[in-house]
Amino acid sequence: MTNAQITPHGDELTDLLADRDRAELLKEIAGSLPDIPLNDRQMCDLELLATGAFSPLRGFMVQSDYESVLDRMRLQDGTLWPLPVCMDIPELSAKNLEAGQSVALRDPEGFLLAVMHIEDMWPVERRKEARQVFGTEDAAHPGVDYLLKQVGDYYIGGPLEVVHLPLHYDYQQLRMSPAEIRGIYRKLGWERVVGFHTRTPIHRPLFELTRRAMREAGANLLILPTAGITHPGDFDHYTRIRCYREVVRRYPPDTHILNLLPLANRLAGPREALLHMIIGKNYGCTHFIIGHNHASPDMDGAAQFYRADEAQEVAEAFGGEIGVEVMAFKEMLYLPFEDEYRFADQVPEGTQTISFSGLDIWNRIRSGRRIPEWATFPEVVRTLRRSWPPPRKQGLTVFFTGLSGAGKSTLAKILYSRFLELGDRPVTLLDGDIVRQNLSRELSFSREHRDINVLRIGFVASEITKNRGIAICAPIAPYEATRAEVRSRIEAYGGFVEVHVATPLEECEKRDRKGMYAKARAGLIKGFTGIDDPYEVPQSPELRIDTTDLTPTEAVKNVLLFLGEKGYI
Ligand code: PPS
Repeated sequence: MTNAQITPHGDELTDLLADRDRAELLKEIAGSLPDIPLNDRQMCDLELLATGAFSPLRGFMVQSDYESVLDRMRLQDGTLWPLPVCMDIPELSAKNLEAGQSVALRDPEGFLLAVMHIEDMWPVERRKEARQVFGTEDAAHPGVDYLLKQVGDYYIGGPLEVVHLPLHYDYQQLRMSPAEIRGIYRKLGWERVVGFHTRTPIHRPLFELTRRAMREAGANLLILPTAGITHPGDFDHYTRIRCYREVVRRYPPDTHILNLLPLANRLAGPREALLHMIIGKNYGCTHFIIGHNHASPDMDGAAQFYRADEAQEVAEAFGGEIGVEVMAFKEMLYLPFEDEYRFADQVPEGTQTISFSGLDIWNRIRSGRRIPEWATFPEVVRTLRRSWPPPRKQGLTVFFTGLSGAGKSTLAKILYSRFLELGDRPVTLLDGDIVRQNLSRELSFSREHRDINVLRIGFVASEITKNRGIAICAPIAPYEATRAEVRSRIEAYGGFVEVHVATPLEECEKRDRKGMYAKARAGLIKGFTGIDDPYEVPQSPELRIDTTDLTPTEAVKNVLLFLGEKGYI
């Protein structure tokens, strides 16, 4: 098979970018159209649609294609297509829209990206979609979680006319379209190209695997790392790209291209593997690597949503129809005695082997533990450690939560002064009262306003953590879902330690330093936490401290001991 023969999926490479005159006209028209601001996922989909990486799609799916994709992994016209590519909107926007109308799709800053002509609109059936796409309704699967909690209530489908690709200021030279990449193959005379999609850094086993794939296929390599949305908690794309740039020096010269893929990964295992192959085909790949556990969520422990070879089986079943040769490799294991890697099915029985998954390396980096050279390259470890230094140098948020009067502020203040005494990182105290005076003065204690307040605290703490400082927060933060949201935003940048100050209501009420419980009991304050407003007890905080029989200094000592154990101080 040669590159000249590799036709795009559906035979034609789509290009949805309007020409200059049409774009000018669309800009004028867009001024009088309803606006839809796109989220990150939608911007990724729009970009892949626009550049033809999602050929033959010409816009967000209409209902008949969507249902056909869910039921039989094909568009209505029979073309193989594994995953929905849909435009979701909230119910409120849906009320003001109808089929036949056009809408202006804008980036979060209001910049016009495309005009979409709506052909139909239908309610999202989340559970059905979850079952058919992900094979599960379990929200522990990040793709299902997103579908159940974040996708809007309606889908709108219809063709797109793209005025501008989403703006990127980073790595512009590494963001080529399928047509541009095909042009490079032509120029370099590449006829056989093996595609490799990844959302993790390339450690030793992946490097060995790609090198063997190149040799077996007699092909050059196209590395397509996701620079869109990956798995929650993955290394950010800046860190990964710094790592890729180090690793690619180890391939023979002029045998690879590194190109960023603005894909929002769904982690849909076998179905997603087919999508990667189709994208690869559109980028002109003749071969495509489908690894062990391809496109599966990283699950610590036993839970797995797909069998390790499930994606490979499905890829092999459809590879012929897609027209890409599947390179389905077994897991690579390290043989310490021989000091080499081998595929799991080529290891003689009784031979000692070791393996480190990407997740193992991620855990070691975050906890500051040593990584052996057989697992990854020293330059990769150095690069990862620059982004994720050991816990002692990482940013950190200590988040106290609990009832009014539980002792949060006192503990937070003592901890604040301990950190100031240590003096190794800048430290900020975001006590409930300070925040209410400075950041959230206009907010009440309604559910909605408490959420805004706690998310604001979370945002400030995440910025501090990102910049390697220490944030100490001490709001009541009564709702579990909001605390979980704050945790996930902060853990993307550093440590998060939730301390439930679990002093019981009776004790808080007995203390009643501000006299507010008395007022709440007398009905003078409405919606007081613990009296006539709920406090959802944290299910798995890092620490739970009841201050009834502890002095504040003793309570803080427990926090410091915990932080010491985890290497943060
Ligand atoms: S929240 O729920 O996280 O937004 O609350 P927070 O910003 O931490 O503010 C809690 C302090 O505000 C005082 N206060 C109330 N608390 C609970 N419910 C109601 N309705 C209320 N009205 C005022 C209260 O004194 C809290 O102070 P702390 O420092 O927690 O004792």
